[in-house]
Amino acid sequence: MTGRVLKSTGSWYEVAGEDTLQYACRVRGKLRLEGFKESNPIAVGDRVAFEAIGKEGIITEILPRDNHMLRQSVKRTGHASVLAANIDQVLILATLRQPRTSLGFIDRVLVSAESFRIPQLIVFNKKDLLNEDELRELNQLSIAYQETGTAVLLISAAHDPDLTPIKDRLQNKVTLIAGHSGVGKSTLLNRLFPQLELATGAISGYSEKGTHTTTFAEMFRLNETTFIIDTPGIKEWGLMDMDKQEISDYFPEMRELRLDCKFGSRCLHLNEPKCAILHAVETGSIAASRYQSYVSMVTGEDNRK
Ligand SMILES: Nc1nc2c(ncn2[C@@H]2O[C@H](COP(=O)(O)OP(=O)(O)OP(=O)(O)O)[C@@H](O)[C@H]2O)c(=O)[nH]1
Ligand SMILES: [Mg+2]
Ligand SMILES: [Zn+2]
Repeated sequence: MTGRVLKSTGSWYEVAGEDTLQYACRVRGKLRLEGFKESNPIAVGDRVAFEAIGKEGIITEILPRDNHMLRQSVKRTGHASVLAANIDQVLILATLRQPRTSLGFIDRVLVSAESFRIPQLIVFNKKDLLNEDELRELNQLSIAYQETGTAVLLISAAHDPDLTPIKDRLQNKVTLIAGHSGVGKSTLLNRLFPQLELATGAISGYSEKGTHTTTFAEMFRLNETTFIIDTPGIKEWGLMDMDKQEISDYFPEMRELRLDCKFGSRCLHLNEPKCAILHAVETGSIAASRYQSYVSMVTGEDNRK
Protein backbone atom coordinates (compact mmCIF):
# COMPACT_ATOMS: atom_id res chain seq x y z
CA MET A 1 0.00 0.00 0.00
CA THR A 2 1.14 3.58 -0.47
CA GLY A 3 0.64 6.56 1.77
CA ARG A 4 1.91 9.98 2.77
CA VAL A 5 4.10 10.76 5.74
CA LEU A 6 2.24 13.03 8.16
CA LYS A 7 4.79 13.17 10.91
CA SER A 8 8.33 11.99 11.53
CA THR A 9 10.18 11.41 14.77
CA GLY A 10 13.30 10.07 13.08
CA SER A 11 12.65 6.50 14.19
CA TRP A 12 8.96 6.11 13.35
CA TYR A 13 6.62 7.78 10.90
CA GLU A 14 2.91 8.51 11.03
CA VAL A 15 1.60 7.61 7.57
CA ALA A 16 -1.80 8.38 6.04
CA GLY A 17 -2.62 5.30 4.00
CA GLU A 18 -4.46 5.42 0.70
CA ASP A 19 -7.23 3.50 2.53
CA THR A 20 -7.76 6.67 4.68
CA LEU A 21 -6.48 4.89 7.81
CA GLN A 22 -3.40 6.00 9.70
CA TYR A 23 -0.36 3.80 10.37
CA ALA A 24 2.64 4.04 12.69
CA CYS A 25 5.52 2.94 10.48
CA ARG A 26 9.13 2.03 10.85
CA VAL A 27 11.68 1.83 8.09
CA ARG A 28 12.76 -1.58 6.79
CA GLY A 29 16.25 -2.21 8.08
CA LYS A 30 17.85 -2.85 4.75
CA LEU A 31 16.11 0.04 2.97
CA ARG A 32 18.95 2.00 1.53
CA LEU A 33 18.88 5.57 2.72
CA GLU A 34 22.26 6.46 1.35
CA GLY A 35 22.73 9.11 -1.26
CA PHE A 36 20.70 11.60 0.75
CA LYS A 37 22.75 14.53 1.84
CA GLU A 38 19.97 15.89 4.02
CA SER A 39 19.86 14.79 7.63
CA ASN A 40 16.38 13.26 7.33
CA PRO A 41 15.88 10.87 4.41
CA ILE A 42 12.11 10.65 4.92
CA ALA A 43 10.24 13.92 5.36
CA VAL A 44 6.71 15.06 6.02
CA GLY A 45 4.79 14.87 2.75
CA ASP A 46 6.86 12.03 1.31
CA ARG A 47 4.99 9.35 -0.57
CA VAL A 48 6.04 5.92 0.64
CA ALA A 49 5.21 2.29 -0.04
CA PHE A 50 4.68 0.24 3.09
CA GLU A 51 3.54 -3.17 4.31
CA ALA A 52 0.69 -2.85 6.78
CA ILE A 53 0.45 -5.13 9.80
CA GLY A 54 -2.64 -4.10 11.72
CA LYS A 55 -2.27 -0.42 12.58
CA GLU A 56 1.47 -0.51 12.09
CA GLY A 57 3.59 -0.66 9.01
CA ILE A 58 7.04 -1.09 7.55
CA ILE A 59 8.21 1.39 4.92
CA THR A 60 9.80 -0.44 2.02
CA GLU A 61 10.25 2.35 -0.49
CA ILE A 62 10.34 6.14 -0.75
CA LEU A 63 8.66 7.22 -3.97
CA PRO A 64 10.27 9.94 -6.11
CA ARG A 65 9.62 13.52 -4.96
CA ASP A 66 7.99 16.22 -7.10
CA ASN A 67 9.70 18.88 -5.00
CA HIS A 68 10.83 19.65 -1.49
CA MET A 69 11.53 22.59 0.78
CA LEU A 70 14.79 22.61 2.69
CA ARG A 71 15.47 23.98 6.08
CA GLN A 72 18.98 24.98 7.01
CA SER A 73 20.25 23.22 10.09
CA VAL A 74 20.45 25.53 13.07
CA LYS A 75 23.48 23.80 14.52
CA ARG A 76 25.52 22.73 11.55
CA THR A 77 25.69 25.33 8.84
CA GLY A 78 25.89 23.89 5.38
CA HIS A 79 23.64 21.03 6.38
CA ALA A 80 19.97 20.95 5.67
CA SER A 81 16.93 18.96 6.56
CA VAL A 82 13.92 18.52 4.34
CA LEU A 83 11.10 20.51 5.88
CA ALA A 84 8.46 18.92 3.63
CA ALA A 85 8.12 17.22 0.26
CA ASN A 86 5.54 17.08 -2.54
CA ILE A 87 3.92 20.44 -1.87
CA ASP A 88 1.27 22.06 -4.11
CA GLN A 89 1.54 25.55 -2.66
CA VAL A 90 3.37 27.56 -0.03
CA LEU A 91 1.47 29.94 2.21
CA ILE A 92 3.76 32.51 3.82
CA LEU A 93 2.18 33.91 6.95
CA ALA A 94 3.72 37.30 7.76
CA THR A 95 3.12 40.11 10.24
CA LEU A 96 4.19 43.74 10.50
CA ARG A 97 3.91 43.58 14.28
CA GLN A 98 4.30 40.91 16.97
CA PRO A 99 6.66 39.85 15.45
CA ARG A 100 7.80 41.89 12.46
CA THR A 101 8.53 39.64 9.49
CA SER A 102 11.55 40.74 7.49
CA LEU A 103 11.03 41.26 3.79
CA GLY A 104 14.23 39.28 3.27
CA PHE A 105 12.53 36.29 4.87
CA ILE A 106 9.43 36.60 2.68
CA ASP A 107 11.51 36.91 -0.47
CA ARG A 108 13.71 33.93 0.42
CA VAL A 109 10.70 31.68 0.93
CA LEU A 110 9.23 32.95 -2.34
CA VAL A 111 12.49 32.23 -4.19
CA SER A 112 12.76 28.72 -2.71
CA ALA A 113 9.21 27.93 -3.81
CA GLU A 114 9.66 29.56 -7.21
CA SER A 115 12.77 27.43 -7.86
CA PHE A 116 10.38 24.46 -8.02
CA ARG A 117 7.60 26.56 -9.56
CA ILE A 118 5.49 25.90 -6.47
CA PRO A 119 2.69 28.50 -6.37
CA GLN A 120 2.88 30.96 -3.49
CA LEU A 121 0.43 32.93 -1.41
CA ILE A 122 1.35 35.65 1.10
CA VAL A 123 -1.06 36.15 3.97
CA PHE A 124 -0.46 39.13 6.25
CA ASN A 125 -1.92 38.38 9.67
CA LYS A 126 -2.78 40.46 12.76
CA LYS A 127 -4.13 43.41 10.82
CA ASP A 128 -6.16 44.21 13.95
CA LEU A 129 -2.91 45.38 15.63
CA LEU A 130 -2.04 47.95 12.97
CA ASN A 131 -2.57 51.70 13.05
CA GLU A 132 -3.45 53.72 9.96
CA ASP A 133 0.15 54.32 8.91
CA GLU A 134 0.99 50.65 9.22
CA LEU A 135 -2.12 49.66 7.28
CA ARG A 136 -1.04 52.02 4.51
CA GLU A 137 2.45 50.46 4.52
CA LEU A 138 0.88 47.03 4.32
CA ASN A 139 -1.34 48.01 1.41
CA GLN A 140 1.65 49.29 -0.55
CA LEU A 141 3.55 46.12 0.19
CA SER A 142 0.60 44.02 -0.96
CA ILE A 143 0.37 45.93 -4.22
CA ALA A 144 4.10 45.49 -4.83
CA TYR A 145 3.83 41.72 -4.37
CA GLN A 146 0.67 41.45 -6.42
CA GLU A 147 2.47 43.20 -9.26
CA THR A 148 5.02 40.38 -9.28
CA GLY A 149 2.15 37.92 -9.67
CA THR A 150 1.97 36.72 -6.05
CA ALA A 151 -1.44 36.51 -4.43
CA VAL A 152 -1.78 38.47 -1.16
CA LEU A 153 -4.44 38.39 1.57
CA LEU A 154 -4.77 40.63 4.66
CA ILE A 155 -6.39 38.96 7.62
CA SER A 156 -6.78 38.76 11.34
CA ALA A 157 -6.73 35.05 12.11
CA ALA A 158 -7.88 35.70 15.65
CA HIS A 159 -10.69 38.17 14.93
CA ASP A 160 -11.98 37.95 11.35
CA PRO A 161 -15.48 36.47 11.53
CA ASP A 162 -15.17 34.94 8.06
CA LEU A 163 -12.03 33.28 6.77
CA THR A 164 -13.59 31.46 3.82
CA PRO A 165 -11.50 33.30 1.16
CA ILE A 166 -8.38 31.69 2.57
CA LYS A 167 -10.07 28.35 3.33
CA ASP A 168 -11.19 28.10 -0.29
CA ARG A 169 -7.60 28.44 -1.47
CA LEU A 170 -6.54 25.40 0.55
CA GLN A 171 -9.09 22.93 -0.82
CA ASN A 172 -7.75 19.92 -2.76
CA LYS A 173 -4.12 20.92 -2.28
CA VAL A 174 -1.12 20.17 -0.11
CA THR A 175 -0.22 23.51 1.48
CA LEU A 176 2.90 24.25 3.49
CA ILE A 177 2.52 27.11 5.98
CA ALA A 178 5.77 28.98 6.64
CA GLY A 179 6.45 31.94 8.90
CA HIS A 180 8.36 33.20 11.92
CA SER A 181 7.46 31.93 15.36
CA GLY A 182 4.41 33.73 16.73
CA VAL A 183 2.89 35.00 13.47
CA GLY A 184 -0.19 32.85 14.10
CA LYS A 185 0.24 29.76 11.91
CA SER A 186 -1.37 27.40 14.40
CA THR A 187 -4.01 29.98 15.34
CA LEU A 188 -5.03 30.30 11.69
CA LEU A 189 -5.24 26.52 11.24
CA ASN A 190 -7.35 26.16 14.37
CA ARG A 191 -9.76 28.80 13.11
CA LEU A 192 -10.06 27.12 9.71
CA PHE A 193 -10.20 23.56 11.03
CA PRO A 194 -11.22 23.54 14.72
CA GLN A 195 -10.82 19.75 14.91
CA LEU A 196 -7.02 20.25 14.79
CA GLU A 197 -6.81 21.73 18.30
CA LEU A 198 -3.19 22.84 17.80
CA ALA A 199 -1.27 24.41 20.64
CA THR A 200 -0.81 28.16 20.27
CA GLY A 201 1.48 30.40 22.24
CA ALA A 202 1.60 33.85 23.71
CA ILE A 203 3.91 36.50 22.32
CA SER A 204 6.41 37.70 24.85
CA GLY A 205 5.64 41.35 25.60
CA TYR A 206 9.31 42.12 26.05
CA SER A 207 10.74 40.85 22.78
CA GLU A 208 7.52 40.86 20.72
CA LYS A 209 8.63 37.43 19.57
CA GLY A 210 7.01 34.02 19.71
CA THR A 211 8.47 31.25 21.81
CA HIS A 212 8.25 28.26 19.44
CA THR A 213 4.99 26.65 20.39
CA THR A 214 5.08 24.29 17.39
CA THR A 215 8.37 22.36 17.43
CA PHE A 216 8.24 20.07 14.39
CA ALA A 217 6.55 20.06 11.01
CA GLU A 218 3.37 18.02 10.85
CA MET A 219 0.96 17.36 8.03
CA PHE A 220 -2.77 17.03 8.64
CA ARG A 221 -5.24 15.33 6.34
CA LEU A 222 -8.37 17.46 6.33
CA ASN A 223 -10.17 15.38 3.78
CA GLU A 224 -9.13 12.91 1.13
CA THR A 225 -7.50 15.53 -1.08
CA THR A 226 -6.69 18.40 1.28
CA PHE A 227 -3.53 18.41 3.37
CA ILE A 228 -1.96 21.16 5.38
CA ILE A 229 1.51 21.31 6.91
CA ASP A 230 2.01 23.32 10.07
CA THR A 231 5.67 24.14 10.62
CA PRO A 232 7.68 25.43 13.56
CA GLY A 233 8.55 29.11 13.39
CA ILE A 234 11.55 29.64 11.16
CA LYS A 235 13.88 32.49 11.96
CA GLU A 236 16.01 32.54 8.85
CA TRP A 237 15.35 30.83 5.60
CA GLY A 238 18.49 29.64 3.86
CA LEU A 239 18.83 29.15 0.14
CA MET A 240 20.55 25.85 -0.36
CA ASP A 241 22.02 24.53 -3.59
CA MET A 242 21.42 27.67 -5.60
CA ASP A 243 23.87 29.22 -8.03
CA LYS A 244 24.21 33.01 -8.02
CA GLN A 245 23.41 33.02 -11.72
CA GLU A 246 20.04 31.33 -11.30
CA ILE A 247 18.59 33.47 -8.50
CA SER A 248 17.16 36.19 -10.75
CA ASP A 249 15.27 33.46 -12.60
CA TYR A 250 13.23 32.97 -9.41
CA PHE A 251 12.16 36.62 -9.23
CA PRO A 252 9.20 36.65 -11.66
CA GLU A 253 9.63 40.38 -12.35
CA MET A 254 13.29 39.81 -13.35
CA ARG A 255 12.96 36.59 -15.27
CA GLU A 256 12.24 37.98 -18.71
CA LEU A 257 13.98 41.32 -18.31
CA ARG A 258 17.35 39.73 -17.66
CA LEU A 259 17.51 38.51 -21.24
CA ASP A 260 18.08 42.16 -22.20
CA CYS A 261 21.22 42.58 -20.08
CA LYS A 262 24.35 43.29 -22.09
CA PHE A 263 26.21 40.39 -20.47
CA GLY A 264 23.24 38.08 -20.91
CA SER A 265 23.11 35.12 -18.57
CA ARG A 266 26.49 36.07 -17.06
CA CYS A 267 25.06 39.31 -15.63
CA LEU A 268 24.53 39.21 -11.85
CA HIS A 269 22.72 42.58 -11.99
CA LEU A 270 24.96 44.12 -9.32
CA ASN A 271 26.98 46.82 -11.13
CA GLU A 272 27.39 45.56 -14.67
CA PRO A 273 27.04 48.05 -17.54
CA LYS A 274 23.78 48.12 -19.51
CA CYS A 275 21.99 45.88 -17.05
CA ALA A 276 18.25 45.73 -17.74
CA ILE A 277 17.44 44.86 -14.12
CA LEU A 278 19.39 47.81 -12.69
CA HIS A 279 17.63 50.05 -15.16
CA ALA A 280 14.21 48.72 -14.05
CA VAL A 281 15.11 49.35 -10.40
CA GLU A 282 16.08 52.94 -11.27
CA THR A 283 12.81 53.59 -13.06
CA GLY A 284 10.83 51.93 -10.26
CA SER A 285 9.33 49.09 -12.27
CA ILE A 286 11.15 46.67 -9.95
CA ALA A 287 10.51 47.43 -6.27
CA ALA A 288 13.63 48.62 -4.40
CA SER A 289 12.95 46.24 -1.52
CA ARG A 290 12.74 43.23 -3.83
CA TYR A 291 16.01 44.22 -5.45
CA GLN A 292 17.61 44.60 -2.01
CA SER A 293 16.52 41.06 -1.19
CA TYR A 294 17.98 39.88 -4.46
CA VAL A 295 21.35 41.51 -3.72
CA SER A 296 21.47 40.00 -0.22
CA MET A 297 20.84 36.55 -1.69
CA VAL A 298 23.52 36.91 -4.37
CA THR A 299 26.14 38.37 -2.04
CA GLY A 300 25.23 35.91 0.73
CA GLU A 301 24.59 38.56 3.35
CA ASP A 302 22.36 37.81 6.29
CA ASN A 303 18.63 38.38 6.00
CA ARG A 304 17.71 42.03 6.26
CA LYS A 305 15.64 43.15 9.21
N1 LIG B 1 -3.88 40.32 17.84
C1 LIG B 1 -3.79 39.16 17.19
N2 LIG B 1 -3.12 38.12 17.73
C2 LIG B 1 -3.06 36.97 17.03
C3 LIG B 1 -3.66 36.83 15.75
N3 LIG B 1 -3.40 35.58 15.30
C4 LIG B 1 -2.67 34.97 16.26
N4 LIG B 1 -2.45 35.79 17.31
C5 LIG B 1 -1.71 35.49 18.55
O1 LIG B 1 -0.33 35.29 18.28
C6 LIG B 1 0.22 34.35 19.23
C7 LIG B 1 1.03 33.28 18.51
O2 LIG B 1 0.16 32.46 17.73
P1 LIG B 1 0.55 30.98 17.24
O3 LIG B 1 -0.60 30.53 16.42
O4 LIG B 1 0.95 30.12 18.39
O5 LIG B 1 1.82 31.28 16.34
P2 LIG B 1 2.68 30.23 15.46
O6 LIG B 1 2.99 30.91 14.19
O7 LIG B 1 1.98 28.92 15.38
O8 LIG B 1 4.03 30.11 16.34
P3 LIG B 1 5.08 28.87 16.42
O9 LIG B 1 4.30 27.62 16.62
O10 LIG B 1 5.96 29.21 17.59
O11 LIG B 1 5.85 28.89 15.14
C8 LIG B 1 -0.96 33.82 20.02
O12 LIG B 1 -0.99 34.49 21.26
C9 LIG B 1 -2.16 34.17 19.19
O13 LIG B 1 -3.32 34.36 19.95
C10 LIG B 1 -4.37 37.95 15.20
O14 LIG B 1 -4.95 37.91 14.11
N5 LIG B 1 -4.40 39.09 15.97
MG1 LIG C 1 2.53 26.99 15.88
ZN1 LIG D 1 21.71 42.47 -15.48
